[in-house]
Amino acid sequence: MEPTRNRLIELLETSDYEYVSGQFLSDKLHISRSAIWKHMKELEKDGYIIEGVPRKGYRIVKSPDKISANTLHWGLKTNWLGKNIIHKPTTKSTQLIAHQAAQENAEHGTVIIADEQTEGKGRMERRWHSSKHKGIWMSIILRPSILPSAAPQLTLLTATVLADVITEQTTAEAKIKWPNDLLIDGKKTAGILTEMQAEQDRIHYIVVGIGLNVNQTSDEFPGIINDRAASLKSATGEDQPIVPLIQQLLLKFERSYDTFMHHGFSKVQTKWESYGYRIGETIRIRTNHKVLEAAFTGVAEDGALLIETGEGSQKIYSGEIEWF
Ligand code: BT5
Repeated sequence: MEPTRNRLIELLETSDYEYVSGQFLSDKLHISRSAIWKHMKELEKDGYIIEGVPRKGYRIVKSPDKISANTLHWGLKTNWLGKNIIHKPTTKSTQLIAHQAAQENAEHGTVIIADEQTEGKGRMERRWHSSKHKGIWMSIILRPSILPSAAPQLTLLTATVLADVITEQTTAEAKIKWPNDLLIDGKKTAGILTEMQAEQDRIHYIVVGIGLNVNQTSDEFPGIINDRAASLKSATGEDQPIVPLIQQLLLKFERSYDTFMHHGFSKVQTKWESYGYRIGETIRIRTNHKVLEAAFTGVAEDGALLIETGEGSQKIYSGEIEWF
């Protein structure tokens, strides 16, 4: 982000909605008062409402709830995640942009976010509906020094971050359905798509794609998923401001990721199990080969689903299981 504008927002923000004089800003930023005025106009394009009063100065009346690199940076408390934000009003898929950027050496922690995706991707070429301004459609580029086989742990980690954010920011109760679905009241509210470029023993980069339904009303989902999808709004009846939600998500993700890198998977595992959908119950699942009836006991270190059958405990890896 433009460093001067970033600093300008900081100065206005710390004034706590009081007026800040043009002279003060111009002294602090070492630019002319007319340059300050031009920056104010740019901020208004980002959706800020700024009041300028002669002899008093400027103040922010309202900060925007419109996604842009600027609005996301303002108030973002992360150390490394989202230092580089690429925002697209519309795009086919943020995953595509992320892969492109990663191949052009985009830094660890780069975030790609869109207001709308026209070809949002789920797993196995499925569609992800991503209507304009209604959700968080975002991809994060990571360059972790872990083995490719540990990558599924990042999907589980992301799911716990989403569950935490939903639980803390709304009145809804989130559950994680293995491996990558976030449910509220049994309906899918978010999905995660983890993709990577790797060799046998080395990850070049990982792209973690997050789709979170935020402000759709229940009749706004396409017919085919209408009875299976929920948003934070459809679940709670309340509009959710989207920018603070993204900032929370990034902050929590960064913390959880750092803990994971320094101390390993066990915290994620415990947390995941506390949110696990139907954990502790007997479940019937269909894997590629057969139908199994088993007690669902948890998730393993390697991200596998753990079940307990008459023949002992077993790990399920298949990406595709069917729940009954
Ligand atoms: C997922 O796939 O759940 C992963 C979704 C990842 C989306 C993000 S958005 C940012 C980034 N850019 C992308 O292009 N993708 C990522 P999967 O488990 O395969 O689930 C897909 C299925 O979920 C579809 O077949 C539908 O049944 C259902 N679905 C599609 N859109 C939905 C929505 N908005 N809300 C709830 N369910 C949806």
